Amino acid sequence: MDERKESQPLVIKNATFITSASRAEQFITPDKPMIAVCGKSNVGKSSLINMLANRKKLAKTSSEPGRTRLVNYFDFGEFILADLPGYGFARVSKTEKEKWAKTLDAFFKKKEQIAHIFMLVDARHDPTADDRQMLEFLHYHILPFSVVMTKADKLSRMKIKEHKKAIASNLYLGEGNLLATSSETGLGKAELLEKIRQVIEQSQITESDFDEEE
Ligand SMILES: Nc1nc2c(ncn2[C@@H]2O[C@H](COP(=O)(O)OP(=O)(O)O)[C@@H](O)[C@H]2O)c(=O)[nH]1
Ligand SMILES: [Mg+2]
Repeated sequence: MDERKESQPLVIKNATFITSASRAEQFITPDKPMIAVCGKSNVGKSSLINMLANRKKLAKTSSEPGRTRLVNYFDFGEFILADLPGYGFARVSKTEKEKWAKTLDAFFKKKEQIAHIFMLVDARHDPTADDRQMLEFLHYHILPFSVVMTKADKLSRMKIKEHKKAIASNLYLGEGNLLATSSETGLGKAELLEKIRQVIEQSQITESDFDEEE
């Protein structure tokens, strides 16, 4: 029954920057599966993207407020990756927070264009109130996501296990929905690529289902 094909690991050869969008009218309509990366500022979104791309400076790292308020799109060959604006900045005005929420809300509303979301949390800490709000947002929009723990290189293997359990329980998720990663050491990179490969495969199945109905 379950005919398993030999699945080739996903190899990223030439990831490139496409464009940035500061508001909904500038969002692109992707022609292949789109995966979005979200999480608070400085959690390691850009670093994770660079790790996946095998490039040091595809996405600009360290918080540069101007650029982190944008949705940055990257072409990864078989999929599009969207780097969403970070949250949890201490020094932003109410107006800016509202603008951020509006942008993200508009982004998530186009849910048929989103194949999967990686929500990043710091492996070292309990999720913040902002993280939990983000998660509520994802639940509310019924979006498929996984939680990616970043900066795991700063923890011992023992602590990673411990924190995974704690973060999962804090977010009311099963531990299987969490993946520990490090952009410094490449920990979890293969698992992330495997998850992406499955997401792409799944979205192709869904697409061909639609084709048949036409
Ligand atoms: N040790 C360690 N530092 C990281 C890791 N990922 C990101 N950082 C550092 O955390 C800071 C913020 O990273 P960045 O990718 O710009 O976060 P973003 O704001 O979410 O895009 C930078 O100084 C990175 O070098 C990681 O896996 N391990
Ligand atoms: Mg960034």
